[in-house]
Amino acid sequence: MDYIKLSKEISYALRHAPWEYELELDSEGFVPVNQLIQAINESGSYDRPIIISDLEHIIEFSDKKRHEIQGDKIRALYGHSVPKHISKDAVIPPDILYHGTSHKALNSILSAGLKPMNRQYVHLSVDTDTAVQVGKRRDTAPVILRIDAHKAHTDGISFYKGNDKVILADNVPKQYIKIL
Ligand code: HQG
Repeated sequence: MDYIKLSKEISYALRHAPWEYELELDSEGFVPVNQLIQAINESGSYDRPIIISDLEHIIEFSDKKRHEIQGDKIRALYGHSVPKHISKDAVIPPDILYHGTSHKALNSILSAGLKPMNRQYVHLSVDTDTAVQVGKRRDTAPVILRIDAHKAHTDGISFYKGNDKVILADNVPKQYIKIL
């Protein structure tokens, strides 16, 4: 079983294009696990039909915790671009958060703040190692930004739980952002 391919397909279905799988996300992004499995198996893209333990394997052993099963439902924990708003649980953020990005995006971020761009939320990292990993997707030597999340939260900016390493926000105005 190609678990990386399967994990990417699940992220695609649950973050970006559930309608291609005849799935409808609920307000928290969940779909029934059996519907997801059935839809993926109809495409026949794997060397055998997938079963629920394949999804459990991905959740347990992936480099990042991208998905979550609760009861008979599964969802992506972050990354959504679907038009329907996915609500996330509000959290009090750690005092400092980080964001890894490209040199190319830097000027725009420093003047306009961090925006969700093509996703529903801005994605922030709880530590610099995670921010570097995120930033390396876009720049071999990414810029790491330090976010004064405590001040932002005190001033009324909302933060939400993604997973243990990822915190989400609607936007981060520029006054809370410094280059590390
Ligand atoms: C940038 C991956 C110009 C932002 C990762 C980023 C993450 C701006 C890009 C998750 C901007 C958006 C999300 C502004 C933000 N002007 N550029 N005002 N504001 N940007 O992919 O945070 O492996 O949507 O810096 O690990 O890179 O898929 O966000 O470079 O957790 O599970 O616009 O996706 O997780 O890019 O990554 P993205 P991201 P997975």
